[in-house]
Amino acid sequence: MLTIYSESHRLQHGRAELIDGTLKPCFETPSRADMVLAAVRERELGDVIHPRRHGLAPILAVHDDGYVRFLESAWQRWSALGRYHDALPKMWQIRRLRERVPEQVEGQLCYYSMDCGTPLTAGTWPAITAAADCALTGVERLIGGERAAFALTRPPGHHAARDYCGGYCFFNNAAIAAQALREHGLRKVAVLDVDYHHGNGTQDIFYARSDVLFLSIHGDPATEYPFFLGFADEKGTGEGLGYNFNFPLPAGACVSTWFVALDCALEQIARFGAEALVVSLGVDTYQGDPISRFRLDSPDFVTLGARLAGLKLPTLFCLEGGYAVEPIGTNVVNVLAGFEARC
Ligand code: OKP
Ligand code: ZN
Repeated sequence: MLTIYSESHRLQHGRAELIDGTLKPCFETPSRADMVLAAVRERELGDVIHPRRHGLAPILAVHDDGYVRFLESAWQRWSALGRYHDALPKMWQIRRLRERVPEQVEGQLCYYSMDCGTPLTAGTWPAITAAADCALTGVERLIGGERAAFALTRPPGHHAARDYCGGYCFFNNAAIAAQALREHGLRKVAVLDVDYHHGNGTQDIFYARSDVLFLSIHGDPATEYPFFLGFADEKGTGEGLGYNFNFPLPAGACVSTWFVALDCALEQIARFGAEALVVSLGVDTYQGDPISRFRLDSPDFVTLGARLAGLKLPTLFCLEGGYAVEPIGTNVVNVLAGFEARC
């Protein structure tokens, strides 16, 4: 399988996030992508290519114009205030506050953020545009006839909604790819999110649409991040009613429960008649993940890949979470090798 990778991911290197009331080093680190790339090479998954630049049009097809302009200019405007540490919001436009876009960067950071765990840094913009380009280059390869491709996207994307960042995510790489597949003429695209955390951003982007089916298997938001979206009764709205499926599972759920949910999701994708599949591939479902509570072990990821291959669809994998850094490469490549029936 082809991998699309850019060194620019390294430019996103947040210093700290708030955990249990104290600042801890970020879990979402450049070393994650290093480990995945090393495993891709070691297991000889296939060629590794650089992304081609696609500009802002395919990003603006799923993200709000003001939000994209904010991300593009934020670091320059932040550092012009004499601030050289990572930019983090310190309040939110919560219930009954005015919904207006502030003029200054500090207020905009609050307006366009979902949490305080998503540091905006000097290198965020080049890193997130390169990640989107990896996903878009993968799309081009699928359109060119490739069966599958792996976009080694970092930072991840699935928490990024039309107009906010959060959960380490800024641009929703998987959503950008799904939209690009639509614009290349595929009529029905499915996005399956297997990360431990609900893909609230992807759900937000496609919630009112029937041409992109969204499905997510994740820790129950009753107790897990992102807490305010991802419940089973969220089924879509308007035209999109019936085209959104959430499979929340209790934290600590066993592997067989997880695969039952996967089978339900795969059945829906087949029923929908998808012409292509985008997988939001988080491996934080791993039993040793430091911030998640499912129990998949490394060989289970081979099984996951094999089941996905059973759909027989052109498939783009976009990397999302996975914070057990040492085994992340093995776990990701297990999915991809399982898909290619190489295990
Ligand atoms: C991203 B992905 C806030 C920290 C909250 C956020 C988890 C984001 C997971 N200070 N943790 O879905 O793997
Ligand atoms: Zn996650």
